[in-house]
Amino acid sequence: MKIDSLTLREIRIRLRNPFETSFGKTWDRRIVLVQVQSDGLSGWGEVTAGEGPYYNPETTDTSWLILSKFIEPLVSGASLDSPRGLPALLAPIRGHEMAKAAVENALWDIEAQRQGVPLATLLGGTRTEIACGVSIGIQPSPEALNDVIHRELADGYQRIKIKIKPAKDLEFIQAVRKQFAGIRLMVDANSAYRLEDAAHLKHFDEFGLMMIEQPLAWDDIFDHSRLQSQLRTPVCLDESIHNVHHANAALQIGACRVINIKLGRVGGHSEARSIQELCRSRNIPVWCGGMLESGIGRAHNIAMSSLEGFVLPGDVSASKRYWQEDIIDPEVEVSPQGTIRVPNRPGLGYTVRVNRIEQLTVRKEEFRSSTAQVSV
Ligand code: OSB
Ligand code: MG
Repeated sequence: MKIDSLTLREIRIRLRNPFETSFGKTWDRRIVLVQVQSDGLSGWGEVTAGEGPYYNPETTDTSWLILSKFIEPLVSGASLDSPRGLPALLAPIRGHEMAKAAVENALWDIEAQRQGVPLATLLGGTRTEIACGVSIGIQPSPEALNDVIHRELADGYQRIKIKIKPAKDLEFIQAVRKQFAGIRLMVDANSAYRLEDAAHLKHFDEFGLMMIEQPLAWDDIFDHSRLQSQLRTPVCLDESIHNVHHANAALQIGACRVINIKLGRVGGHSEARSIQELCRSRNIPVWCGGMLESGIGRAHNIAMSSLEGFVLPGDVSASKRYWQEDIIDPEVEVSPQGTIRVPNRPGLGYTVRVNRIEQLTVRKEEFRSSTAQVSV
């Protein structure tokens, strides 16, 4: 595949409700979309960075800079046998996984279209539907949280994840368990605790949680192993795992018993699949995390979640939980059983609504390779 052009767009789109984590509140999303043209086909990827460097170091603006100044010159006009060749081409650029992932994932979309197969199939996915959970932001009170959970369960979601932070933890977990004794429940701390909090975190063991996600520092693996050895609740790593080497190190030292895979955080489909394979070979469950994606990132998440190793419900939920109107057609829908059907059309499996994207676009830059074939 030869890369003929790269188009960057930043869209602004407001979430239906503000989303609060231990690191801050998000309402107005600024999302960079990457469109790649290759051999007459067009593929789409989404940068899953946040607006500020609070989940990880990348942001909407750093991704734009890295894409336009450093990634574009490496990829424009390049010929690859497969999207799998992209990580090596981008290897001189350290980090910036989310910026890289958007380009790689767009190439996977193109390759699936070229072969006339669904992206999920091209990736090696076997599931025809995926299990869905929801991630619920920090709420003003335990009562408010229980009201939200009640609604999500009524919509069919198979597991509930609640965001926590110090002083917004035990009381909330206790209240949820009191009202919803048997549900599949987990918590996500987004690095809000320290190893010294181990005695406090041990209280969580009483509540039958599926896991506690990323309790300690965003760039730590070692302290998580010290914490895991003191907890019955499985630790799940999110922020700390950027590639298969990190995943291997974490498993070797017992830093976690579950891994959350996010396409952006690990640099795209190739690395995500490697982590999934490693975990499957070691009987470590993985699930697909979410980054408040638009339909494009969501479609990529659905395809990835069809891989066999994704044995737990992910944070991939219906478009309508996030947006008044999504940028893909049809929107992502969740069945009353809490599942999403993996599309069986070639490529991403959803139509990208370019007109709607153009309406939401606040900046756009198109790079054409100088050797691009212009079709007339
Ligand atoms: O840690 O999983 C996280 C959202 C933004 C940043 C980090 C995280 C999240 C979520 C939301 O939990 C998942 C979603 O609904 O997209
Ligand atoms: Mg998380």
